[in-house]
Amino acid sequence: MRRTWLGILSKPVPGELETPSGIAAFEAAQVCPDVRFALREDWGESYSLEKTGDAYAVTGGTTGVLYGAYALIRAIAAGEPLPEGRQTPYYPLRMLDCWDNMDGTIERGYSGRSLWFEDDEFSYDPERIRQLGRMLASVGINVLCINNVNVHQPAQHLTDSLLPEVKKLAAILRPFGVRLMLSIDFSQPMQNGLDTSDPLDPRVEEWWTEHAEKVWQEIPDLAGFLVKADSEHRPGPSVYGRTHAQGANMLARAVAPFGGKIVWRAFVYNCLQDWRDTTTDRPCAAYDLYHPQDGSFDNNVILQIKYGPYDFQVREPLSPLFLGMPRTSIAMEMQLAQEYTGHQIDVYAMAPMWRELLDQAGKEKLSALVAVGNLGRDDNWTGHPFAAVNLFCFGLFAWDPDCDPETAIRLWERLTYNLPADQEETFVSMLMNSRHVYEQYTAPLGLCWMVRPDIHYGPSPYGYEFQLWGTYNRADRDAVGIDRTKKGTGFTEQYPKELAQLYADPEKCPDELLLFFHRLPYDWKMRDGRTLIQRIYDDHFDGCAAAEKMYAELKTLSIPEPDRTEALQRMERQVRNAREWRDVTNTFFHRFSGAPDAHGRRIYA
Ligand code: GCV
Repeated sequence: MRRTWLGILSKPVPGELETPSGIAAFEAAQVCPDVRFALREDWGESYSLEKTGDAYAVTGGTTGVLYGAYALIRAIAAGEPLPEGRQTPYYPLRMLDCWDNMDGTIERGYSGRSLWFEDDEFSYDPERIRQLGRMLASVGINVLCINNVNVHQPAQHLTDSLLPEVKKLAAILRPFGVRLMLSIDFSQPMQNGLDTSDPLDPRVEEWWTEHAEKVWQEIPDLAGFLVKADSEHRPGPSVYGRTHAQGANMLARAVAPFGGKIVWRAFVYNCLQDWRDTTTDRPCAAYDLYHPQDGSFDNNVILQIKYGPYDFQVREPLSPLFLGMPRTSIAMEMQLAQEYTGHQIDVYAMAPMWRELLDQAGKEKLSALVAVGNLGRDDNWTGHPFAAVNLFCFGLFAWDPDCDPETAIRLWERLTYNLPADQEETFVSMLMNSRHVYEQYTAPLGLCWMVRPDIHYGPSPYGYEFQLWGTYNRADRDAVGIDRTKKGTGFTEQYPKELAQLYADPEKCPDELLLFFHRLPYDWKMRDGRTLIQRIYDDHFDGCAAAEKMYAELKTLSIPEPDRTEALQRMERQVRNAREWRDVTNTFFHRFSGAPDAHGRRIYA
């Protein structure tokens, strides 16, 4: 198995180490012979580090000592100063949400098969799971939801007969401070003897209470249940005319005695829309549904909201729900799995995007940070060797939402490759810029969804245009985009006044979101003097040229093997794909607009 960013640790963590402090001592000793530990149980996840001469001291709570040990190892390996003072994670819940199915597949997985499921059973190498625990703990991720939010068949309900297996997996990860969470199916009671799953039916609540008792008896530190309800054909409370708060609170009461949480996803919209209907606008859906329910969720419910109002697109405005649920515990959901961002073929480092989103949301409005995982059984864990940067940075952001993206990316590079200084600059700036490059050749100006339906990779500007998913660009010969102002679908009105005004004015709306909020003619004059159509052409040409430059630069870097070869092979595909994106999209808009490129570059007729 390959090294990770913890390559400095050459010995695997032995199975017999069953406490965070035991693991902390073992790991630290691999890097430095003189480390003393002081356990302060009341410190929980916090730690502090000190250096006296050549000796180090780690003070920390039960899991804090382990986090302290990994922080020390990171600092020594990267040649960086120790963090000063007591370090405490900002969010108590820092979760990786895995879309693993029990048959071993992973929904939107691009790194091979599931690390723990195969053939409808738990199936894993305990040594690898310990490696996973080490990776997660080393960046402070403390909850792992192991099964897909789309809980497809009763076989995946992880009920009674499977609980002993969940228990075993939990036991391997526990010493790393990682607790499990389970996705549940809202209709489970009906599939297990009852004739209803109505949250207000006392029999249903009783069913969940008994079920929770059984689950927590086996796994007493289970973090809770994750629920996708009333979304994309998943059952939910609306079937019974009940609200989401009623559904979530019923479950919350069942898990409360065990300290469990209900993480309730807010990814709910009408997925059976009619493209002829211009009044229904998918980005409006979540706010319309949840904003009126603000303040009605129980204390142990967390509403998990995707960062944008659509679905993990390369560029979306922040979901207005982050600014409209002040009386509800909310989590922001990121997606490390590169569903719409390059399938772990294209390089796409996400930290700069998270910085923007967290700054807009305001870290204090959130109670947790969650990310859909990008892990799988591939030897290098993440398919593309550079995709590991996203898992690493996610942990750092969830611990400290003020995290600086460049510092985090550089740290990952130092721990993983430790390139010579000039190469490090090239590589770090390549990663820092990678999102912008991908955005330019795929979907600039806030144009979303121009991807091949279902697989969500590769250019298809009209692929979703006549579908039922509510994802349209409405390009014609005169204009492109959707008017989402008051005169149009009214989506801008979901934002606080200042932002609503900014987004509603095409003269002021940030360029990168212009076509998200507006329908504009191709000869629209951009602030930089270019026409809209010229900007569309230029971005696609520039993005593609930037991908070609990245490829040339990557060839000059002494990334160790096998990562170098793997990365080059993938980037060769990225460049080919970028050319395809450029040519298909530019041709598409050229055919509609008839506008020539001002620089006479080749656009196919
Ligand atoms: C787990 C998108 C994806 C689905 C995913 C869903 C979700 O629609 O394409 O694969 O399902 O989001 O987040 O629930």
